[in-house]
Amino acid sequence: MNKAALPGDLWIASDIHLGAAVPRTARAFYDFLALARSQAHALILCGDIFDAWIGDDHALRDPPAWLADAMRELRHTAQTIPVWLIRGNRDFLMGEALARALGARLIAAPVLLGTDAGPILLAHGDEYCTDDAAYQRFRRVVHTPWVQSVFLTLPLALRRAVANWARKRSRQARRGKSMRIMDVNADAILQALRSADCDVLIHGHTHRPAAHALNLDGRPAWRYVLPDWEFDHAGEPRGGWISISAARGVQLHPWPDTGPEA
Ligand code: LP5
Ligand code: MN
Repeated sequence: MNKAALPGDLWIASDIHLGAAVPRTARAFYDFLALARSQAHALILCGDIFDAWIGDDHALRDPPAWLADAMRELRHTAQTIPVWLIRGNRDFLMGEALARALGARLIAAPVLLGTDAGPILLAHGDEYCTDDAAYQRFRRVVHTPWVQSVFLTLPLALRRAVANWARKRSRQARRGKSMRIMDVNADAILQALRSADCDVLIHGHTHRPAAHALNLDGRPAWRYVLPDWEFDHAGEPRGGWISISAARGVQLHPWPDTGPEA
């Protein structure tokens, strides 16, 4: 179990899925980053920051305009407050070269975070979708170190083609899956909390933001799901984050946050 301490008021966001096709989502997220720089002590981006990540070199050598913007905004934020990055199922290839270029810290998940609101287990969440056997098989393959090493030696254009194909296959595969299968497995969540000896889990990935009260072997526990961000295609814009503080504990916030707790 990876462990880390992060005191102060923490803000956590995930599933922004930055890419060329979501300029409004990017704008909303950069406005959020500006607020985080002024109000949070640290920011954790908990996976699927990018819609697909095909290697750090893509960002470090002549990036497209949207990616250059994202790098600039993330670097500006990391120069103001500590920014920690967790890999998702789309951007699991984010590496140390990217983290260094941003001035951010890459954290292996799940991570047991020591916070001012107590110990909190943090993960992207795809690892808990254990009913989705096809996805877990895919995940084992693409998380195999030699597979990743070979992929990263391919020309950028070929990596982009593979990623586009994988995205297409994933969209097709999802159409044949039930919502239940594509959610986290209840037992996997309880087992993760037991293993970490913790009673609060925060994850993203499922795009089903909520605060779930759990029964962990007779004692109360909580599972918080981070909102996904979508301001370009969906009818109702979506976005949000979770704050962690000594004063208010764990709180789920929509974006833009018009509530009194803002
Ligand atoms: O991503 P999303 O939201 O559509 O669905 C996810 C699961 N799918 C994925 C696949 C990603 O979308 C693929 C994009 C990654 C791009 C970057 C890297 C490219 C290759 C790197 C090689 C080292 O995560 C989906 C879940 C869903 O969440 C809900 O949890 O159901 O799982 C699937 O759809 C998986 C399919 O069931 C089977 C696999 C399809 C992809 C096959 C391509 C293989 C390419 C491997 C190259 C070595
Ligand atoms: Mn995800």
